[in-house]
Amino acid sequence: MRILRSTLVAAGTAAFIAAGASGAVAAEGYNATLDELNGSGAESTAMVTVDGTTVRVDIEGTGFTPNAPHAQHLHGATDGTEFMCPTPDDVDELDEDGDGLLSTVEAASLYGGVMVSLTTEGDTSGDSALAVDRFPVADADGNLDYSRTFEVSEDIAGSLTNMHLVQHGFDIDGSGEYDGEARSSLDDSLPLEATIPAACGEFGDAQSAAPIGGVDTGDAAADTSTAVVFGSAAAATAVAGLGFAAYSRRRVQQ
Ligand SMILES: [Cu+2]
Repeated sequence: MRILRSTLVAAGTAAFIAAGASGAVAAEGYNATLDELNGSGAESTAMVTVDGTTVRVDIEGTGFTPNAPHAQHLHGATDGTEFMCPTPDDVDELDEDGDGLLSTVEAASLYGGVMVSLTTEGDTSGDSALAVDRFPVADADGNLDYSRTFEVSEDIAGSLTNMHLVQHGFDIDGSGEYDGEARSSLDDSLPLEATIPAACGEFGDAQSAAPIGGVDTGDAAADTSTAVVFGSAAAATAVAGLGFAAYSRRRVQQ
C-alpha cells in the first residue's frame, strides 16, 4: 500500500508540474449510476467533475417521459449529514399518503434538500429547484442528455461526494404529458407527475479526471419550447419556496 500510495503521489506531482504552465491541475471525477424510482423506467449514468469551485456535470439517460422537461438536482447537505437514495424497500416507510409512490417531499427525508439545480442556463442554486423552463427536455425517444459547467460555493464543492443526483418527472398514466388528478407534494396546483422523482444515484469514489477547460459553453440541451408546464418563472419560484418550507418543517418534526 505504501508503494502504491507513493506511486500515486509521484504521478500526481508529475501531473501538477506538467499542467503548471497553463495553471490547470488534475480535477477529480465521480461517477454515478441512477436507478429508477417509482417504477419510472428511467435510468442514467452521470459524472461530476470538480476542479476547485468549478463543477462539470455530464448525464446520459434513457427511459424518460419524451418531449417533457425533467427537473434535476444534486440533493443532500453541506453539514456532513448522511443522505441516500430511496430503494423500493424504503417506499413503505416513506410513503405517508399511501399512494404507493414516493413524492418529492416524502423522498426528501432520505435524499435531502436541493443543493444544486442542474439547469441548462442561468442560476444553479436551490432557488431554481423548480425553474422548469430551464431544465433539459427529453427527446422524442425519451433520451435525456445533459452537460454543463458552472461555479458553486466552496461549501458545496467540498460536499459533492455526499450528494445524490435526482431526476424528476414521470408520465405515470401514460397520457403523454404531465397531468392527472394527483397533485404535486410541492404545490396543489401542479400535477404529481411533473415533480415526482424518476431516478436517483449516488456518487462513487473519486478518480482523477481531465481538468475542466473554460467556462460554461452553453452546450446543454436547451430546448425550452415545450418546457413551460409550471407557468411563469415567478410562480415556479414561489413553488420552490413552498417546497423548502414543507421540507424544513419535516426536518424539524423528525
Ligand atoms: Cu430533486
